[in-house]
Amino acid sequence: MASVIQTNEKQIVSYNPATGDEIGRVQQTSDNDVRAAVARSRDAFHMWKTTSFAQRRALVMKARVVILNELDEIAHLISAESGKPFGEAIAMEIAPVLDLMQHFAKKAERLLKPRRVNIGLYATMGRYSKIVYHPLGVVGIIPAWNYPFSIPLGETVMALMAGNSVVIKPSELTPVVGEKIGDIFEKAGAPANLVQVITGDGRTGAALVDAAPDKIMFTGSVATGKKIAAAASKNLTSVVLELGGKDPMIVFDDANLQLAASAAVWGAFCNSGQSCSSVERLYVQEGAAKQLTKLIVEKTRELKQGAGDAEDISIGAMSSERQLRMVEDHVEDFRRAGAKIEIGGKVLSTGLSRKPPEGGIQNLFYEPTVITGATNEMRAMREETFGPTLPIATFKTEDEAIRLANDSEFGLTASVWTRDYEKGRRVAEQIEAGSVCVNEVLYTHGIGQTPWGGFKNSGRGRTHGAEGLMELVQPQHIHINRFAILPDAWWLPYSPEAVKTFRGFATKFASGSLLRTATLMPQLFRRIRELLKK
Ligand code: TXE
Repeated sequence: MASVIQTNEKQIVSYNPATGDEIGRVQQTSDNDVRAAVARSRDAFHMWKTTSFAQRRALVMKARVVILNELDEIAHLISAESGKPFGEAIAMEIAPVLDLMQHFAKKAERLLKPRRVNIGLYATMGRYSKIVYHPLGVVGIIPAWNYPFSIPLGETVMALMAGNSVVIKPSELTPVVGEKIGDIFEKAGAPANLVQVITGDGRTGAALVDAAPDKIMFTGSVATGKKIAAAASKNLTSVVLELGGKDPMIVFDDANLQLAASAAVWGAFCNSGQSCSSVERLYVQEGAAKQLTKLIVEKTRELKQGAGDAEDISIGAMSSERQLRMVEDHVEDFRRAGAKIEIGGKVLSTGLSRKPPEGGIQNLFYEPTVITGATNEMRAMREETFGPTLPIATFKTEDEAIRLANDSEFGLTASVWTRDYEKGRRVAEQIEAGSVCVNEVLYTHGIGQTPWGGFKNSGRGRTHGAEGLMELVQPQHIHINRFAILPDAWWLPYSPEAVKTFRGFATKFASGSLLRTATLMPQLFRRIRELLKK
């Protein structure tokens, strides 16, 4: 990979993918050190789980202050190590995670409050049930490089608010941003070993899974997700998997086409298309295809591309040579299959000088590329591209649009564009994806209050929202009998009287009807009397 070079077995050097400048060096953590980190984390957990929500909130809010004090410095680091524009690092990583932090700092206590459960007719027997939520223990976080700050930090905050300790293994492409997260918690005064960052490549990630944390939160490819799920099963470690996407955008001919075109350009090209929820396929109704394509091409032409630290840059470098090669391969596939490249379709040729790491290519800027005449039969319409490409296909009817959108192994997000909200809602509910927007695109990962996760091969489990918080706790059912003076009718020994009562339970009590259950009372008393005599 070009933006990271392993100088030896023990060290990783991180480079700026736009300039080739070295960002920093981190160690390749050994398996023994990973195990030791997890053991230290477990000790930290035993202390942290006894803290109050107020104490946890105080730590998270202090970490927010550290981030706000260093906002520009952090944004420049994210931009330098991942290639994304500086402004985008603030808009799409720092701002959303600051919002997530305040939300869970303030709301986790209420979301995890013990709650009574309606136990139906059992309550008439003087019992009640409540659920209390316990933390899990050590949470291992293995993120990808595309949102190297907001994804692991958001998951860390949620895990801490639930009472867990955390070990983060950042991507080998963005290890310095990963270390920054550890630094933020240190500056915020976090107890020792509560948040640890262990750097390294996939081997370090595998060692973390093997060290049997109590939960793995993974973001990355389907292939690695499967490996992690298999390895985690050895210890019955549960995993949340945030995997790939091939997210469709459906534009009906009654949509606001100006808005839809701008949304498509942002949804496909922000972060150089390296978002799991990027628009990877656009389906437009035939009547609007010409106009929408024209608008998209015009808007694409206006985008300025270059090193991400300048404020007027919209499209930065891709994060790695491997990712750029994948885009080249997919664009070539579109060409070969007869689709038309309307704009872009190649590595940017002008003005950008990068000192390529040994063996690396000259530049990692791929032009934002709009393609028409795409069909679902083309390979590049089926595999995740993860790059700045926007292939456009057409449809005739609502049913056809839904069928084309669902014709994928993935199901992370989707968007539907129409002025008819009823149609938008109807179509949205038929799309097989974890989040579907009507007249919006891509950004809902930024709403930490809402669940995030995929259908089909896009993942398992949820991050964010109340559902995501529930992934980080184990519910305990407490059942109390406040009328503990009589035996239960179903206790031993059994007898013909007992069997008669059980039949009554099946036919009356289990109906859920108080009236029908009342007719069981004489039989119930006979059975209880029988038990009391024994
Ligand atoms: O992901 P990997 P990569 C897709 C995208 C991209 C492809 C590969 O299509 O081209 O995945 O990206 C760690 N046990 N997405 O190579 O390999 C690894 O060190 C434990 C989509 O970055 O899945 C890194 O920290 N950990 C996705 C993390 O897993 C292991 C975002 C992700 O690496 C491991 C990123 C192992 N055996 C890529 N092997 C999205 N949709 O958001 C590797 N890792």
